[in-house]
Amino acid sequence: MSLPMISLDSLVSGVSLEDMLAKAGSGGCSSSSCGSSARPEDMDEAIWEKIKDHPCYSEEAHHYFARMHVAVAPACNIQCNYCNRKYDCANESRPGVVSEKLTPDQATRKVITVANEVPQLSVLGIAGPGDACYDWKKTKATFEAVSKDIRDIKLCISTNGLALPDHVDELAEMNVDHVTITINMVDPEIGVKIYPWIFYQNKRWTGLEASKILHERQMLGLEMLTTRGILTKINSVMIPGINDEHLLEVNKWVKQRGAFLHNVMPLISDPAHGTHFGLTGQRGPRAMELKALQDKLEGGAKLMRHCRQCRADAVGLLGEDRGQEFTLDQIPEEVTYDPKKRDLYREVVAQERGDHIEAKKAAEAIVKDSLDARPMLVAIATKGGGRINEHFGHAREFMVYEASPKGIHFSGHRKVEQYCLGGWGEDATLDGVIAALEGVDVVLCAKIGSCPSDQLAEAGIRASDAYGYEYIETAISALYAAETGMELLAASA
Ligand code: CLF
Ligand code: SF4
Repeated sequence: MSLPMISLDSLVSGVSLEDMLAKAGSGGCSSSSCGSSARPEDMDEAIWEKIKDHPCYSEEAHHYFARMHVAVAPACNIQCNYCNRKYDCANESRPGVVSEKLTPDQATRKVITVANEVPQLSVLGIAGPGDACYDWKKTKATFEAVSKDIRDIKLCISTNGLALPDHVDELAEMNVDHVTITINMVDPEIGVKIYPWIFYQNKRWTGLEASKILHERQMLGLEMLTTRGILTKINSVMIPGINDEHLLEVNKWVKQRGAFLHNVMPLISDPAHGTHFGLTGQRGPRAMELKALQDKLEGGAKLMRHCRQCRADAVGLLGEDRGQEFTLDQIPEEVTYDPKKRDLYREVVAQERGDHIEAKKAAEAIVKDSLDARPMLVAIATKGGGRINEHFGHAREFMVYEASPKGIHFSGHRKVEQYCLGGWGEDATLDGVIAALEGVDVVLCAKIGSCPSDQLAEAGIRASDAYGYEYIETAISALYAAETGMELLAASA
């Protein structure tokens, strides 16, 4: 069936499915690039198949696809100095947050309910609280039950790595293609400052011995996954003064052992969370410190820069959290999976994605022509779909891109408090937004009022809604061309 242009917004915001199907069946494709692949030219087809719908493993996919987490495996076998057991696992999830814990049966009903409602859903992850490999029986039971009903859902786990080698073969048998290991050190002397103890082979280990065991098990697990063709992402928590410089070494080690991605996450340390680091005043890195380290790591293992440190019961696109719509009390006792909405969404995305790739190529060509231009940081307000489609005052985060003669690269995101609530903006909130946009040259959004625009300008940040609803890269290239005196080039592109 060929599809006319149907907006992604309509698919996810309540237009009836019947209307969309009728529209989809009624005409030819208006897209110039319908059917073209979004696969990067230098990527192997088999790897592309694994990552193209995974919002964490592909930055491009995260504009279109959503993950959900179920907190089914709360037991943990190590202690990290940035974790308080009252909360979720800070290795993958936002610290200080408590998730709704579920049994495998409850989790299965929840996943089916979400799949029926959220067409972007492509991945089910188990990411704390606790360790998915240590609390293995519940992890396995959940994955087996869900994949029986939703055959095309991708399964993903996050682990501290200590129990990982014991379960790699079962992960491979269950078609788990994506595993995250949190590796904060490859030097056990540094590990001593991060891990007070581990529990291994029915015994509690402390000090250097504990760190050595953890390190060896993490490396072994990574090598075993690589041998079996399972894509491994490494999460590292950046702890200033403890492992920040050392993460260059970690990056080298994991690259040599076949890691697919390296995700450096900032330590979030707050005394209110009651963690060792929080209580002893260990600070986390500032946004620009994180960026500087990530820039130093370029050229090593490929970096993930779009992580949102989501909740262990997160639902939705990265950066949005619809978890509160799907709490256990809202999940029916009996549920049946209906694939219609997800299938249709995928068809529409395939079409939109082809267009987006073509637009990106044109945009890259424009900025690469600007040989002597300085880099520019551009913050984007978006609701997804790769477009500038969020009002400034409604944004809860901005996606920051760097444009330079090297191209347009996603650099990271900045979380902010929503500035405009009920039609009014608070000055104090705006101050926080401006502080979060440190280093940014320009903000692009779908709409902005003169008051916030003027205050941003006073802080040296320009803002514009002139590119509203454009593809992100198209807008950035036009802006960059204009700013670097290349209007003629932009016009002829
Ligand atoms: Fe979840 Fe993690 Fe799988 Fe993604 S999250 S288990 S790999 S499906 Fe993604 Fe969230 Fe960052 Fe994790 S944005 S915290 S990296
Ligand atoms: Fe906490 Fe996760 Fe570390 Fe376990 S692995 S101590 S749950 S942060």
